[in-house]
Amino acid sequence: MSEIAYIALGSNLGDRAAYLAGARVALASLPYCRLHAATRVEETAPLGSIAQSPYLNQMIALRSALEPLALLHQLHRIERRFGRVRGVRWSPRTLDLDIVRFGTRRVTAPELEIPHPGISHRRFWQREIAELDRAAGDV
Ligand code: A4P
Ligand code: MG
Repeated sequence: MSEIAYIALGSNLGDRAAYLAGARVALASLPYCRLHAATRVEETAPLGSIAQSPYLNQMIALRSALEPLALLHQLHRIERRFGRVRGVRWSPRTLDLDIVRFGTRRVTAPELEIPHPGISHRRFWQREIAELDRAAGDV
């Protein structure tokens, strides 16, 4: 059985647009997954207390038959492929991929929380979720 996962893409280091474009292709090519919809790419002011450059953010809807943890591991693999180095939390990054939603599932594991706890305090995520919900309604 497959479900629609909403995945947030973010980049604020290097060629941000190229990282997002590469990530979209990599996500669409994952096993048992199909790209369903994508929001516009938007530039956002950095959140958090670390001084850093603006982000490009986008959200995609991916139809996925992978289990949530398997999907998370694939996202980490794609992040590494695009040069992501994990240092201090919330530090600048070439590519960040977060699972925002996974169908109607709730996951509370040490390495994975779904829905993502950041939804309520990120206005741009709320806008992007609404955009993807509208796209889903069009199918
Ligand atoms: N993890 C738990 N739940 C999830 C989930 N639903 N999706 C765990 C993805 N990962 C999840 O993430 C830390 C750990 O969270 C992972 O190993 C995973 O097991 P990380 O990517 O290593 O570190 P991080 O990204 O620095 O931390 P975090 O908490 O994911 O931060 P965010 O939410 O990604 O925020 N400003 C703007 N304008 N736009 C941004 O996109 N992003 C951040 C980072 C800061 N400021 C920003 C933006
Ligand atoms: Mg992250």
